[in-house]
Amino acid sequence: MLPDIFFSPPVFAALSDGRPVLALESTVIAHGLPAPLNIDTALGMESEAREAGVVPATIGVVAGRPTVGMTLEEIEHFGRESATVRKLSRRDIGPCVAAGGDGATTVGATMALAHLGGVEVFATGGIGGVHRGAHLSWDVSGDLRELSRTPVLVVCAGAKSILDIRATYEHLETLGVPVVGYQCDEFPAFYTPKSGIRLDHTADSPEAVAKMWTAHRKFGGGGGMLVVTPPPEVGIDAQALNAAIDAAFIEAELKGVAGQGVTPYLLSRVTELTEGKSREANIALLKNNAGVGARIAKAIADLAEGLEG
Ligand code: PSU
Ligand code: MN
Repeated sequence: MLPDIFFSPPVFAALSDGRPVLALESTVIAHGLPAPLNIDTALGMESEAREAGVVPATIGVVAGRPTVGMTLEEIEHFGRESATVRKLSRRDIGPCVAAGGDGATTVGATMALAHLGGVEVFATGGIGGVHRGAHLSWDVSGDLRELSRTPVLVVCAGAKSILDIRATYEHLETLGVPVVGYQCDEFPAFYTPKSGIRLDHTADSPEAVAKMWTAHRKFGGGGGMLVVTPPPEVGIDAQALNAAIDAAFIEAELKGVAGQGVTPYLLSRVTELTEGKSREANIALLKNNAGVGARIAKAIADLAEGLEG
C-alpha cells in the first residue's frame, strides 16, 4: 500500500487483513445524477456492499488527496457541491492533486487509484466507450484503455446507447479485455438487457467469475476484466428512450459540445427527455451492480485464502 493514498480506517483495516473491499466511483455522484439523489444512491451502493459482508471504498481526489474510502461528509460534499468538483480521467489526476483540488474519478481514473490502493474489484453503472461518430471525432473514452492496462475487475450493466455499443464491444476485443456475462449471454445496453451482441464468455456464479479472474491475472496480459450484468426490469419505454438519445446526440452536435463535456451533457439531456423512468432504472442498476460486485469480491477473497491455506 502506498503512503500517498488516503484510506478510510475501515478500508485500511480490511485491506490489511485480506478481507474483501469493493471500489465505487465518484463521477456518478458528482456528474452522473442530480442532488440529493446522487448522495442517496452512493450511500445505497455502499449499503449493498456492507450487506454482502464487503467493505465499500468510494474513490475520488479530496482536496488534493487521492482517497480510497471517502467519508460520509466527503460523499455529501461531492454530491452537493458538484459544480466545484472536477471530472477526472487518468490524465487529470496529477494536475488535480498538484492543485489541491476536488476531483470525481471516472471509471478509468477509479481503476487507476483502486489499483494503487490494492483494491481489485470495482462496481459502477455503465462504462465510457466509443462515441457515435467517433470515426470523425476520435471520441473514445479513456475507460477502454484503462481496462486494457490496469488489473481491476469492473462490474457494470454494459454501456449506454449514447455510445456506439457495437464499436465499444469491438474495441474491447482489440484491447484484449475479456467481457464476461454474469448470468447473461448478451452485452447489456444499460437501460435494457438487450443489445443484440452475443458474449463469448459467461459465468453463472461469483465463484465462476473469481476463477476466471484468477486465471486472467496469471495469463491474460496484465489488464482488467469487464463483468456485465443485466439491469433490473423497471419497465422503460425503449422507443421513447431511443428517441431521447437521438435528440440529445443531435443537440450536442449542434451546440458544439466536445471533450469531457459530451458524456455529462448526453446523460443529463436523456434524463430530462425521458423524465423519471431512466433515472429510476439508473439507480436500480447501480445498487444491483454493487451487490453483484460485492459477492464477486468476496468469492475472490475466499479463493485467494483457499490457495494460500
Ligand atoms: N456512463 C453512464 N453514467 C456515468 C458515466 C458513464 O451511464 O456516470 C461516467 C463514468 O464515470 C464514466 C465516464 O467513466 O462517464 C466516461 O466519461 P468520458 O466519456 O468522458 O470518458
Ligand atoms: Mn470523451
